[in-house]
Order: sequence, then structure tokens, then C-alpha cells
Amino acid sequence: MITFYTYPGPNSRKAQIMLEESGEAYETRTVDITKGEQFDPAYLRISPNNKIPAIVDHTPSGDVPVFETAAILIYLAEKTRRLLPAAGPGRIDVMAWLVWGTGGVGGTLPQLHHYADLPERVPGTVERFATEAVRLFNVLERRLKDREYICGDYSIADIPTFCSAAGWLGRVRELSDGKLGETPAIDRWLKAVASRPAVKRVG
Ligand SMILES: N[C@@H](CCC(=O)N[C@@H](CS)C(=O)NCC(=O)O)C(=O)O
Repeated sequence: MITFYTYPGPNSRKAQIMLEESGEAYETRTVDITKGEQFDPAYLRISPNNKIPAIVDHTPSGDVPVFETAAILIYLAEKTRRLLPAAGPGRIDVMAWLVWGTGGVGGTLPQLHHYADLPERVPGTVERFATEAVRLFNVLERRLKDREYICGDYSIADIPTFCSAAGWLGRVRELSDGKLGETPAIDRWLKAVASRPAVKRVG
């Protein structure tokens, strides 16, 4: 049994999709980050970076806490031998695109969101993050032109970028003054990932 520490939002969605894909049994505990529950000393022992999501895997040999979305996805993939090649160049390719999705895409889009939604715009901020978001979506579009999924087969590399792109592609297009062109490969991929039963169950 796994305990899943969560609060509604894109990062929790990434971890929950992988929990569903993995087939592992899990129970959900809400950590209300609007009330500061992420700073509770008991939670900090699980997630020292005071963020959600996190999991604790209650294994026969003891509890295994895991924080950081990418680490949670790798942990579940390794445990269940799903959505991550066991060895070889395919494995490091998935790792590279997973880090790209959680760090690059997942790091940029919330900044854009933050600066675009401020009551008063800070000069240069929206442009800076919109330019980077456009660059990242162009990288993704090129990557998906001749592949069904980011690393060929569906893998943990698809999950974080899917969650970010599904919520943000339209907004990036809107905020970047026409600099992001058509993205037929991303649009096709978004539909394919959204149609997966695990993704539908998470909603
Ligand atoms: N790098 C972390 C980021 C997680 C993150 O930003 N979580 C936010 C909610 S989406 C959070 O817990 N914020 C609470 C806080 O910053 O105190 C990951 O990928 O898991």
C-alpha cells in the first residue's frame, strides 16, 4: 500500500496518473498547502522540500518516502517495471525527457502563469517566460513530429509534459502574440495521452 500526499494541481496530477498507470494500491492524504500543512514537521520528514506531491511506500522491509514528482515517477516505474526501459539508451532517453518535462516545462509554465496573473505586469517578465515557453513547445513539436510519444512508446517522460501542455498550450499561444505556430503533432499526442484509461480516471 502506498500513501499519496496531494493537493489539487498539476504536480499532484502527474504523480496520480503514474499511480494509476502502475496499478499499485494507494490511499490519498490531502496536504492543504493553502493552510501551511506542507510545513508540518511530520510531513517534512516525508517531503523535506515542503511541497506536494509525495508518496510513502509501506513495504515489508519498511516505509520508503519519495518526494519530487520525477523521483516518484521513476520509483513507481522501477517498482512495477512499467513505462521505463530497464536498461540501455532507451532508459536514459526517457530519463532525459522526464527531467526536461519536470524541470524545463514544469519550471517555466508556472512562472509564466504567476507573472501573467499579477494585478500589475512587471515589465519584461511575461515576455521572458512566454518566449521560453514557446521555445519549449517548439522543441516538443519537433520531437513528436516523427514519434507517437516523446520517447517512441508511451513512458513516464510523457506524463509531466502532458499535464503541463494540456493546461497551458492555449494560454501560451495567447500570451506569446502569435509566436507559437500550429502544433499538429502536440495536438495529436495530447489526444492520445488523454484517451488512456489511467489518465481518464484521474481526470
Ligand atoms: N519540484 C516539485 C514542485 C512541486 C510543487 O511546486 N508543488 C507545489 C504545488 S503544485 C507546492 O507544494 N507548493 C507549496 C509550497 O511551495 O509551499 C515537484 O516536481 O514535485
